[in-house]
Amino acid sequence: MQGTGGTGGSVSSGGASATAAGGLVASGGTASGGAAAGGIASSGAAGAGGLGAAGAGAGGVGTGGVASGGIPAGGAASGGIAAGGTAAGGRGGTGGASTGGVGAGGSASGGTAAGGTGSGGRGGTGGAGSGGIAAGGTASGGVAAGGTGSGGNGAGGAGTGGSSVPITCGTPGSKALLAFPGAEGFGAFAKGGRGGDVYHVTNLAASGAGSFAYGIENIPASGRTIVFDVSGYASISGVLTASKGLFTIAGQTAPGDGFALKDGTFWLSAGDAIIRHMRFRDGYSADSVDMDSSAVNFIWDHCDMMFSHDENMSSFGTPPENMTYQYSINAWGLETHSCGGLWDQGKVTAHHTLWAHNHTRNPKVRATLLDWINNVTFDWDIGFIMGDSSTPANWRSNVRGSYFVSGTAKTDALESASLDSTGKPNFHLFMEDCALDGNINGVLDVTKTDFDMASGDYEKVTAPFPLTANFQPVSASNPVVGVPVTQDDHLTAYKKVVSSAGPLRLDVKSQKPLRDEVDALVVNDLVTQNHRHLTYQQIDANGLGNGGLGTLSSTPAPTDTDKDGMPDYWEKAVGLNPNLDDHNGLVPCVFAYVPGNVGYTWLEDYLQWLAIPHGVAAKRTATGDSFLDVDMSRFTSGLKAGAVYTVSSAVNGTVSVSADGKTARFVPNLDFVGRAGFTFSGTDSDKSTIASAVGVLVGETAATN
Ligand SMILES: [Ca+2]
Ligand SMILES: [Ca+2]
Ligand SMILES: [Ca+2]
Ligand SMILES: [Ca+2]
Repeated sequence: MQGTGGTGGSVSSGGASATAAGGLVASGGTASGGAAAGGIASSGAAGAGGLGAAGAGAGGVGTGGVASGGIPAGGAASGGIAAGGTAAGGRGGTGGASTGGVGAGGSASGGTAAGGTGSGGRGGTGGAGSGGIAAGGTASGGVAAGGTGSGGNGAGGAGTGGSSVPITCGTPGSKALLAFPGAEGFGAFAKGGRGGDVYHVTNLAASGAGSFAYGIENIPASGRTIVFDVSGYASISGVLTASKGLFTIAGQTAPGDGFALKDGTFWLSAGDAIIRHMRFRDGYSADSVDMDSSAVNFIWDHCDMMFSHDENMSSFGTPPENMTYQYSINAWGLETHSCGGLWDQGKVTAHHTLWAHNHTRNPKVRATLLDWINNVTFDWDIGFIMGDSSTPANWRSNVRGSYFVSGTAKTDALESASLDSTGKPNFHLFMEDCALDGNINGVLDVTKTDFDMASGDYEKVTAPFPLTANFQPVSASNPVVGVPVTQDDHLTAYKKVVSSAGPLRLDVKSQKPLRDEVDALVVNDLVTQNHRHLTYQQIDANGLGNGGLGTLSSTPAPTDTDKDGMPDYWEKAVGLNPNLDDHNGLVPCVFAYVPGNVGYTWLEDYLQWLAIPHGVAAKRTATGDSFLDVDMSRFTSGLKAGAVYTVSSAVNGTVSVSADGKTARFVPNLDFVGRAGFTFSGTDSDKSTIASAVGVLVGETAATN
């Protein structure tokens, strides 16, 4: 028989109206059988209706994301398919909350029922919009072969409210800018090369045009960002001194395995430096990195310093000021000397770093204040040295949330504190939430805590030294210097170091491990508690290529027609001009990987995208699906097996956790091109949590060349 038409959709108040199409009806039939429920997908994923074989299928529910100034769209849900049963249409997604943006409800199509009843899907709920537009969803009625179909309905969105936002837009000039999002410690406000020119490293030569050394030695007064068109080892003969400040070394731009310096010392003698994802592996002479008192306000992030004959990273006699050393690795000072570093310093922060396989000076601390937070020290003979001097002085350290993992059974981790020539302690130590694993039973455990692992004549301090210029309490006239580190417990800190200290390959599509073979070996030694010191005669005793330094292979650099540091594929996708140097344009209040409207440049936005887990997805169209899969366990290897992952805060797309429990699948919004992303979080059975933002660039295609 001929059925009757479905009921039209209804629209609720608030926001723009939704549309609903009536259901379609076909000839009659019979329905019987069981039921299948559609899936429920949170955080913006599309929910597909269940498949009911001779039963009822209920559509899934999609929830939109949250954005500020962006366009969050609700998820799409299609109704179930019931062969001889009842199919309820899916419920369209709820539009995301949007500040100054547009929240669109999801779409839902009704179920298909062969010989049953199909009811239309319910359209999505429009997103809450503050100063924006909230549109209700669309719903189409179900299709029933031999049944009835009722139309769906779409609910309009609420026109007020809003929600948490994944980006922040500030007032220009209202405060100092972080070196980059995630910068912490005394050096967090290093300016780097912001606003200056762009220099491309195009070869591995020790000098001359296109070399790293030439770029460092000729920094203009307005500053410079150094990007890399090649990966591998560049030789530096003797000492390469950076004597002109205001520069950023963006090692994360190196195509392929990454960039390293060898055969000499990189000497920092200038201020406002930002150095990320770089390797300093001397392997030949004295120190891998030296710093002096001309170095003020600077930050090392995701670097490694190793294979020195003297110290891996030192400042001796003339102390630098306001340094941060974060998420980096200091390892394998070569025997017989084998030192982490002499740290004659002003105010300095070390956090989430790994010091491994150094015989001594891990580091040797003579700092006005070393804020030592969430670090891991491994396989020392002589550990954290507290001054080791009879000179009257006031050296200070807060040692917090840090793990000391012995490679040879050790009873002390901090040592060599002595009274000065006047009979007073010259080293003042605060300790909190620190653990020593001093047995070598192959299991990460705790044999001592805090001051019990610190020997010698030092002053025990009962409260952390304030992070101010004069180490007196914070007040309006005595503010904190830099940005205090967000402190993890020592076990979570250990897991973060294992997961992500050192230079990383952060392209989520990379077929290679997260770390190069040298850093991977150091971290593997840590987690297996494998003692492995190296002599300089036998630098290749670790069995790695390139004489033991490890191999860093290059791939072709993406085309950057205007040489402004941002490749063409990026500029086209985000709406910049690939034929015009526009890298110093300021990011306005839009969704980007740096906060908008506060003074960050377009180049910094691109560099930050490269410095978080990131990938490129193709535009999703009506005829072409697109998604980006992200193995979240790749970036959280320190968590125990069985960690549970969640995803949230999708922008310009939807994200869900795949059935394997560790893969995030990001689906761009239909026809969207530009910046997108989400955040994920993994939590293991110790309740350690590691979270990260993921940057997704959606281009016309996924190609990067
Ligand atoms: Ca030295
Ligand atoms: Ca142990
Ligand atoms: Ca460009
Ligand atoms: Ca450009």
